[in-house]
Amino acid sequence: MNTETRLQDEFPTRLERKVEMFQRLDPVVHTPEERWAEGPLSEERVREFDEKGFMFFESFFSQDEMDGFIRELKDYEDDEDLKVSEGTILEPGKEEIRSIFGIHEISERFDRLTRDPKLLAMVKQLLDSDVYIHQSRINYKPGFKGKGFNWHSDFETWHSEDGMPKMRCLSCSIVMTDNNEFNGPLMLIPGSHKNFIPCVGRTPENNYKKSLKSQTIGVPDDRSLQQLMDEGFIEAPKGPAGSLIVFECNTLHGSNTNMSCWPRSNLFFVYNSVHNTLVEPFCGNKPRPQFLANRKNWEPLKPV
Ligand code: 6CS
Ligand code: FE
Repeated sequence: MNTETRLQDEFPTRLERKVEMFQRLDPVVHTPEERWAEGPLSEERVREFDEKGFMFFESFFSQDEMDGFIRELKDYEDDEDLKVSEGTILEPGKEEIRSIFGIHEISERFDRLTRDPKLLAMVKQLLDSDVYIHQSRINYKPGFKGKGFNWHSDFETWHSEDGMPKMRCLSCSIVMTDNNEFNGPLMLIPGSHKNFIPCVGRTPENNYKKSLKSQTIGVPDDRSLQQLMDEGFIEAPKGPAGSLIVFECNTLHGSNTNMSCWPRSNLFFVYNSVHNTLVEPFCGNKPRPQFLANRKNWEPLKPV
């Protein structure tokens, strides 16, 4: 008999019938509370992240720190080879770029940014461990053409389709072009990270080929969303290029279509604890490609 033991699936989802949401099983902040004041984040900031599931820093990086990144971003938009690579997702109409995945594996500059000492120290304080990059991407959301992203928990996808065992992972979203109220800023539901919402619907093979354009599988039901929105409302942090949104892997988020003329381009680095490395996908499908879920390099990141 095959003695291979499958990790028990603590977060069953992509089910045939609805199962009620339940309280998360893992801490939000993995550092014990008695050590929350050790820094670099203040105890207040750590508590805010624990409570809300995200936090916002206006101008975390200065404008001149951002200039080089923004220039490189523009170069990618005009790179025809990049447009046809598997890790690049186009908007409907196949002209504008929606996302470029694996950006830290394409660009030395962005790779160094994943190891920025300020970012890394803060992430390690929250996850209380060494970390590696699970996924990186740029979401361009171009003016007039940038479509939105349905409400979802990233962890629900990364657990089900990438085999991420527990909630010991977070995203740093670095604002590359000013995020204002009109160009589809990231919206998050405060407190939503405290519940796991099992979703209905089996995961098709190669689901990512569709989900990265428009996610329909792994999207929470309206009744659960209504309950969490009534409890926590919605926040849409806004700010200039260089601002930073840090959000927990299970915090519900989404964004609207960009109807303005200004792009809303955000960079996302997903930091996973080295104690939370991927196992077989819990949905039972074959693992997703490397540009979506890093299975090759789980070395602890060292600051530049
Ligand atoms: O499938 C994923 O990994 C991606 N999907 C969404 C909607 N957010 C996280 C991630 O970029
Ligand atoms: Fe997401």
